[in-house]
Amino acid sequence: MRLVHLSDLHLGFRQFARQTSAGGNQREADVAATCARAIGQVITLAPEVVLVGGDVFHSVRPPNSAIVDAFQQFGRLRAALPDALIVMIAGNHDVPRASDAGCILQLFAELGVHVVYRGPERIDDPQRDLSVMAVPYATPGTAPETPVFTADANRRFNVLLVHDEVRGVVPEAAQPGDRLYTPIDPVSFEDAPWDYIGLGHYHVYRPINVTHAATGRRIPTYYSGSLDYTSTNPWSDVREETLRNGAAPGEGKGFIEHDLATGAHRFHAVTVSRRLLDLPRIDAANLLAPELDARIAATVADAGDAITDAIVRLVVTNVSRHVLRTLDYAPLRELRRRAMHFQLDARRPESADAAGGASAPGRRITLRDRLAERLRDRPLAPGLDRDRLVELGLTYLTRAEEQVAAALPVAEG
Ligand SMILES: [Mn+2]
Repeated sequence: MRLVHLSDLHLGFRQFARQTSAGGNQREADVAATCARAIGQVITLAPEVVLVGGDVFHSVRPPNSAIVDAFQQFGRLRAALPDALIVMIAGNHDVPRASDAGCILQLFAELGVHVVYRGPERIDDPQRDLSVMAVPYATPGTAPETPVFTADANRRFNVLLVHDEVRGVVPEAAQPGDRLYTPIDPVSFEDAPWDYIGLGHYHVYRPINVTHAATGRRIPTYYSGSLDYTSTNPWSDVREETLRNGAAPGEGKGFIEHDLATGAHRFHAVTVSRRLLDLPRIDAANLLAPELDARIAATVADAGDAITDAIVRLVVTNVSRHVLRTLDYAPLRELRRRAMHFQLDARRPESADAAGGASAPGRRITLRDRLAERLRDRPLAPGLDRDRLVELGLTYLTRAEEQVAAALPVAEG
C-alpha cells in the first residue's frame, strides 16, 4: 500500500520583477513548471494514495493563471491514476479567512479529490482498509488549543494528514512570516497507533520524532517540504536542506513515497526550474573598496555562466558603510541584468550590530524581526487573525524592499 505525500506547492507565488514572454511573472511560471514535473514523477510511481499537505496555492485568492494551471495538473494526475485516493487539505496560505467565504480548493472536488478545509475530517476507504484523518490549518481561535487526533480502530491502516507548525521545527533564523502562532506539541500525535503522519507547512524535508505512547513503536512522521523555493527567504531553505539532508544548494526539494505495509520510505528529489546560486562569501574586513571590487569581480568570474538567469546571492561580511558607499556599482548593475535576481548581501562588522542594542548575541535584529514583534504585541480587535496580520505586514515590507532593491544596485542586508 504505497502513498505519495507532497505539500506546499504555493502555486501563484510571485517574486522578483522578471516577466515571461507572455507577460506573466517568471517565478510564478517557474513554480508551476516544477509542480508539473513533480506530478509527472508521481504519475510514474502510480501510488494508491496521494496526500497533499496544504498551501496548494500561495494565497486565498490566487491569480487565474495559477488556478487554471493547478486544475490542469491535478486533472492530469486524476486521469492517470483514476483509482487513487487523493486527499488534499488547506494550509495557512489557502484556508479561507471566514467560514462562509468558500475555498478555491473546492474546485478539485470536481476531479474526485477529497478536499478538506473547514475542519478535521475522517476519510474512510473500506476497499483499502484505510482511514485518513485530514486536518487542515485552523485559524487561531477557531479550534481547541490542544488538538485531539484519533484513529479508526476498525481499519488496518491509519494515516494522519496535518498542516501546521510542529513545535521546535522552524529554525530560529526563519522569517517571522514563516512561523505560526500556536505550534502543535508532537506529543499530541502519540496517542493513536498511526501508520504514517504526513505534515505540511515547513518547507524542508524533515522527519519528526514521534513514538506511539502505548507500544513505544516509532511512528513515521514527516514534513515532505515544499516543491520549490517559495519561502520568504529561499536561502534559509537552502541552508536547512544542506545542514539536515546534505542536499546540494538548490537540490533539496521533492516529495515522499511511503509504503504503509512494509514501512519502505523514499524521498524523491524534484528538479526545480530555476538555479539558486549562493556565491562563496567574501570577508571584507581590512579591504578597501577597490580591493573588494576586485574580490567581487574574481568571485563572479569564477562562477561563469552559472549566474545567467539564476537567483544569485553574494554575502559580503564585515563591510563598512564607507566601503559600501565607494564600491564600483557598474559591474553589479550588469550582474543584475544577467541574473534573474542578484543580491549583494552586505553585512556590517559585528561591532556595529552590537551597538544596535537589544540584539541577542550572534543574532541581528532586523527590520523584519522588529515589524513582526510589533505586530505580534499590538492589541487586536477580536476576530482578527494575528498570524495573517504579521504575514501581511511582512509581505508589504518585502514588496517595499524589492522596489528599493530594484532601484539600487546593492541591498544592504
Ligand atoms: Mn507553505
